[in-house]
Amino acid sequence: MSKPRVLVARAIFPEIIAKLEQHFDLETNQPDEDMSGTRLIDKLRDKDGAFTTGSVRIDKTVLQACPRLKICANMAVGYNNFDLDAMTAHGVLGTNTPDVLTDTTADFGFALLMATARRIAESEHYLRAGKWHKWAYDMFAGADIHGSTLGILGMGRIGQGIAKRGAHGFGMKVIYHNRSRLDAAMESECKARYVGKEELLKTADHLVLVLPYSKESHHIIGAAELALMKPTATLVNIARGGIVDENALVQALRKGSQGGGIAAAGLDVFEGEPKVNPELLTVPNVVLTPHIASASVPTRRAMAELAADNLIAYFQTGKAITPLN
Ligand code: 8YV
Repeated sequence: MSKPRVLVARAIFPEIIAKLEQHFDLETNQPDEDMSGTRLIDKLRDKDGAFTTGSVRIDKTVLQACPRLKICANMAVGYNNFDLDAMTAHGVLGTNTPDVLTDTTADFGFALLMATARRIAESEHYLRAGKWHKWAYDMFAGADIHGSTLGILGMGRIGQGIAKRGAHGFGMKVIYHNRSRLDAAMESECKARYVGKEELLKTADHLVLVLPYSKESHHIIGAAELALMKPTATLVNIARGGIVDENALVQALRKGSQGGGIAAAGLDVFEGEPKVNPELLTVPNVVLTPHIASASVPTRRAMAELAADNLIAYFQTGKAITPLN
């Protein structure tokens, strides 16, 4: 019997490719190959399954052009690159990679928060530029982490991981807002108090965004929300770029803590990534990283393994391990 045909839309670990090759007739893209529009359709048209990442968009046009397609296994916990309703309508299963990246991503959220609040990136650039000649009492003086109020918008697994790190590791007071409230046991484990969105914005010294991206969360942080935040506040986004109105954020960062804006931001995700709004590059009080929150070697391997296992399980048994629809 012939093997199912699978497209690996982005280059991944060679050992995962080798594993997939045992089960599938595999086509693997090169790291720099464009995987959008007609290019993706050309590759996917004759495939039964796809190994995708967050930058590979599976929408109605792709689904209509690829009638053989049965499953798209995303190597990501987020799946806003999938039009899940359209996939369901076309009988295409979507899968993601929850749990395996929770701790690594929460670690990174915390690292980005600390780099931003304590101005680590900005001060490193200063040192490398040969500008450090003397001590100064206010040189790169930032905001404290310990004892401050940590606000979390989106309290799923990663949000809970960040809350635990903040409360147990740094003695932070944790407040959160989410579509649904955690049960009492989990609130107590995270030492987190549920508050309304306005209170969250007004009270947090540091606000971390960890909610999924959807029509509802598009620009959920815009000019009005930034205006509610403390002028000394730090904003960190490790969720999806579209959650924040980047133009409004640039304005708030330009104003800074003295001018009625906010003190600083740490961004791992961007509205038009991998293109970054050039205005952001001109603002000193923002730390910018290229969507690497889940990028530890063991975690990226575990994500790839789970996405591969979803494909294998589906074609062997008809059931995936972490299905979305
Ligand atoms: C991925 C992510 O690196 O899991 C997610 O939702 O954003 C990241 O871990 C990215 O989406 C590539 O698939």
